[in-house]
Amino acid sequence: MYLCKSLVSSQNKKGMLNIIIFGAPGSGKGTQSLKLIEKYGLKHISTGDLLRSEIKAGTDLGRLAESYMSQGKLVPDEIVIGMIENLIKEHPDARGFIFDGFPRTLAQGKALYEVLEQNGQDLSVVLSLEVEDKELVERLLKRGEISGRSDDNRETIEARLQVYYDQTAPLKDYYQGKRKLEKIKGQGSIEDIFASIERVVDGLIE
Ligand code: B4P
Repeated sequence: MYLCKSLVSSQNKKGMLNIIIFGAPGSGKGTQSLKLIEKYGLKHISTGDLLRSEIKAGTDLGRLAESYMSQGKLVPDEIVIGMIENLIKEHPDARGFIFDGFPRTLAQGKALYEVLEQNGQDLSVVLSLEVEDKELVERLLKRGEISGRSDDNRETIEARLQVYYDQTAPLKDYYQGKRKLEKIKGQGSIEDIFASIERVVDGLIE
């Protein structure tokens, strides 16, 4: 189902719905993003997917990204911010964006505000998926059995969680201060979690 443009006109200057899906590694950002795209027809921007496709293509950027990702570290801000700026500019007709895995640092959060503003847009909401660490580790280890991802092993998962608490979780206060943060219980069935997300998003467009 696509959003009627007039329904979201109150959301921001161009009537777009721009959603950040936020959470720790393995919290289900990618999983719930796919359901959001299906229902609301938004453009999906996953920095993790973008970086992995650069790695697969064997580009210079991919080689650089892999050296960080395989250690569970964040790829430098300037690289990721540049990717996002280009994508937003390349899709002026999008009905809105789902930012999946971006921003992950305060610098990225500030850059996103600026680039949206420069393009006459605004942020609609930050959906924060709340999941206990024990479950995060279990999910990622399970994914590691089939994903072949160099970062889905116990040592790297622990490093990623530490990076999340040090560098990414502080963004919650930032968005709380801007009254954009909506916490979503991220444990339970994928459908039940999506139902909670739908309640928030439908509330925005009514
Ligand atoms: P990402 O690709 O963003 O991945 P993620 O945080 O590991 O996973 P996500 O939360 O999307 O989990 P998913 O739905 O797949 O990042 C990977 C790396 O890229 C980062 O560590 C970093 O190095 C780099 N990077 C990315 N963005 C960056 C940025 N902005 N700046 C700098 N560096 C960046 O779910 C995980 C598993 O759980 C799946 O197997 C899924 O099937 C399962 N699952 C989902 N929901 C479930 C549920 N309700 N119950 C049970 N299992 C569930």
